[in-house]
Amino acid sequence: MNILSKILSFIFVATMLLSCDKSDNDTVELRDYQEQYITDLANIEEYMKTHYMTVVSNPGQPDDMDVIFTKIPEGGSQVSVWDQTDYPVQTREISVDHGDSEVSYKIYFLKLREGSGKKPCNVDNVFAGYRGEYIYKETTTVDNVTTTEVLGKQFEENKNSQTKFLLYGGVIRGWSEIFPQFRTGTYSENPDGTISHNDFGAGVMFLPSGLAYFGTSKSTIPSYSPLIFTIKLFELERTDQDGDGIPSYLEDLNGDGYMYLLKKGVSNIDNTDEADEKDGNYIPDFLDADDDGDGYLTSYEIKNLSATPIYTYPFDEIPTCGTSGNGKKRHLDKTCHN
Ligand SMILES: [Ca+2]
Ligand SMILES: [Ca+2]
Ligand SMILES: [Ca+2]
Ligand SMILES: [Ca+2]
Repeated sequence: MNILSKILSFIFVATMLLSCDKSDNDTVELRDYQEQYITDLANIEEYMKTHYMTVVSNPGQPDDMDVIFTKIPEGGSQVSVWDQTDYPVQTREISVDHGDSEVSYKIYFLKLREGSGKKPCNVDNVFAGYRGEYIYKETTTVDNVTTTEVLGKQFEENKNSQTKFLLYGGVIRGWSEIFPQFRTGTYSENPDGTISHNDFGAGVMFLPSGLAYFGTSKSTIPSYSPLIFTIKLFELERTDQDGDGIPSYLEDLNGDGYMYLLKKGVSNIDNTDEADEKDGNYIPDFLDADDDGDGYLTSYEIKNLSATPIYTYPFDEIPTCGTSGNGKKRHLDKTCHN
């Protein structure tokens, strides 16, 4: 078995923990997303300002570039996660439609190392390791003095580099947003059959509960917990959601690494044909089997019918419509088909 097929003979862990499941809480009224976000953000920031980080270097191992968070002791001189400059705190801002309300989220994340390989888009599959902690508040009273601390507690760790996750709907939203910020690494097989992983992307994300499990309690994670994930991106697998023969990441029209999902009444920047609106939804190309809406399937338009045998063009070689067209490849141009 070659290394790649060994890597790809993944263990598909039933991602109970990471899949969406709101069934346990059907009868309880959920809190307001916006209000909860404000609370979560305050707790995340307090955590970042009261803890310091220690990065563990362990080259070749799946736990390389691991990070440990520790509460800064009273009077301690350690530099907080918030103030340290070795791994600048970055933010990603997104707007999420929760049905009744739309919330503008700010996600803090750190790159311990970006990685040297390919970048997943937000609908690809990733092979990843992680450690998760939830953030909670603890109030203690000693001699009539009450103090409240924001602390973190680990709930799970997975060091197996062959665990696969579907960023498109198979994980919490925060993961789909932050994994595309990293790159994969390299791997090589050792004489003893083990695999060394090098230069893979490694980082940390701090997620408000609205981008995690929100009102659902999951195994040991209390409901409404902001979560911290330390992640490693070992490898990725491209996906083709609409099965048209073009991998989804090549249907990312504005090239930002993210496929925009359906949003009622709003046109979609990853959609070629504005006319393919359905019930107020604009279908982005990665979910559309006829991208230009000319009545000919993309899978047909990207075939070379004059060759023997007939084959599907590699993406870069898909022809345009020539002088009659708009200059785009013919599956994105209504003026020609095949
Ligand atoms: Ca496709
Ligand atoms: Ca895009
Ligand atoms: Ca078409
Ligand atoms: Ca066409």
